[in-house]
Amino acid sequence: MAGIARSELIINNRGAIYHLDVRPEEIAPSIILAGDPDRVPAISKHFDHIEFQLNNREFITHTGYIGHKRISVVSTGIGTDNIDIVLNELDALFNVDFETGTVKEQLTSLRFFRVGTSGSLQKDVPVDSLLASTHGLGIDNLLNFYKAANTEAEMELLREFSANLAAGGTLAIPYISAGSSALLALFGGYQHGITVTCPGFYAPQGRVVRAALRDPGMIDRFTAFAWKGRRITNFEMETAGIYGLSNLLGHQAISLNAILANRITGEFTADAKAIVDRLIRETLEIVSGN
Ligand code: R1P
Repeated sequence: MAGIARSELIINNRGAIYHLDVRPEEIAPSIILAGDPDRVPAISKHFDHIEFQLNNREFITHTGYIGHKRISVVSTGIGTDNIDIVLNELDALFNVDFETGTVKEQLTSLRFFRVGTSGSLQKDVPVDSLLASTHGLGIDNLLNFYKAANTEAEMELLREFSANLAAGGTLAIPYISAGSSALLALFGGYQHGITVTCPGFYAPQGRVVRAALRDPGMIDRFTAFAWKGRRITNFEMETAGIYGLSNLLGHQAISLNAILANRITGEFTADAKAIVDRLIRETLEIVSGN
């Protein structure tokens, strides 16, 4: 490879990218991102025709058609450490020439739709509702390793939010990234709000089973946090990484959340499958029609 070193962008003997084990011709530019690998066949079963089915580790990829629309669905597993791998590798499949190892002159902009689950931080965002994230507010650290830019208004939010975190002794440098306004508009019927992306499921989301929290008041302060008429509605573990990397690489992304738990009322959905299935059907209708 003349350009990017073999150690930096690893291509296997099949000519496929290292973790996803996918070749450039096996992926479409409209991509549904699912956390749970089992969600991939639950989505691709709605395709009229499946062209490719690939898997490596927790990364399952199905590519196929609904009508004339070519769509891929890729599982990411849990967390923004996996999002770092999946988004960089999907971008490289389109925008790096694997023969020469060089970035292509003509770049392709991708569309990412996260179909995921999430916990609500507001009483009026009930279980079994669907929410599209206006922003990802990351306390997971991923984007702090990249050279990212923010608007002055976003910097102001980050300063306020940092003070809010630090008030309880939490050690994290938050970052923020916006979802695609064009894709957000396609989900106008959903709840909208800021989604906090956490680096874990238990203490990082304020859950106590046996290990004590450093900051027992964190969730309540997230719920009360307001910024220019916007509020934090929910948290999960991928959105801020997806938005941050999409914006850095010139892609469009929207994070769609099926609310399974309400952390204020203590409720959990009676039928997670039903609400996730509804999100899948509605997302496919929009992706295939746009
Ligand atoms: C935790 O249970 C997982 O569920 C949520 C979180 O973001 C985390 O990945 O999303 P998914 O259902 O898409 O995996």
